[in-house]
Amino acid sequence: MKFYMTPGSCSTGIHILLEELELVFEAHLVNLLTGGHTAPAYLAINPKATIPTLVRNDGSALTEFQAIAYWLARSYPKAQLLPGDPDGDARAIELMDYVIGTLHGQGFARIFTTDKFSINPADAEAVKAQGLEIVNKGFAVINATLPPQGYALGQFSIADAALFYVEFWADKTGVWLPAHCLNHYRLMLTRPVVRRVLLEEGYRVDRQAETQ
Ligand SMILES: N[C@@H](CCC(=O)N[C@@H](CS)C(=O)NCC(=O)O)C(=O)O
Repeated sequence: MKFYMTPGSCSTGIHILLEELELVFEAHLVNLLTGGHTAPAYLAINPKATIPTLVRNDGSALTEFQAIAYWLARSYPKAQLLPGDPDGDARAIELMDYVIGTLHGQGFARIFTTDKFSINPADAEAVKAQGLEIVNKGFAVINATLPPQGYALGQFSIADAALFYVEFWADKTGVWLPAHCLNHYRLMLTRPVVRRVLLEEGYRVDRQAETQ
């Protein structure tokens, strides 16, 4: 398989799942800052110009975090990356959708790619503040549903990988994490695969979560 990723981005969550599953894959780095995602060769693989993209062994490209995570969990069921019952699986999708669609897509996107949301440069600070408000509200909502300790749905699942990457962004950008989210983040950082993926992506693992 070929995995198209950018270090420290949402693709980190999928990177964690690929490594948890001990899959063999080629990592292809896409440089978002220099427009690698809009290069014709990449658009031919993923016309949405987003990462992550997973090109499976049959040559077909799968996009969208939730779809890739779901496909991995269903394709390699022995790893039990989904609870497996209708309610548990729906809860995993519910959490991933809120993380990716709201915290990431509406919140962090306003903070990281402010110009996409503000036609007038004078609006930039207001747009960032709006992004931060969405992020803070999002973590508060998730915090209320998370157990005080442990993984989001009891045992490690694809939803934890999604929640982890926004918690990681919070840590990197100085966004305060409420208690259950912070405990979840710290628990994720104890997983050897998570530590290895962060190191591979160029982050000093021992520094994470110290500032919270
Ligand atoms: N809905 C997409 C969102 C992916 C996404 O927004 N990825 C960001 C990086 S974290 C990206 O590709 N940004 C480039 C852009 O939107 O121009 C998914 O779930 O995969």
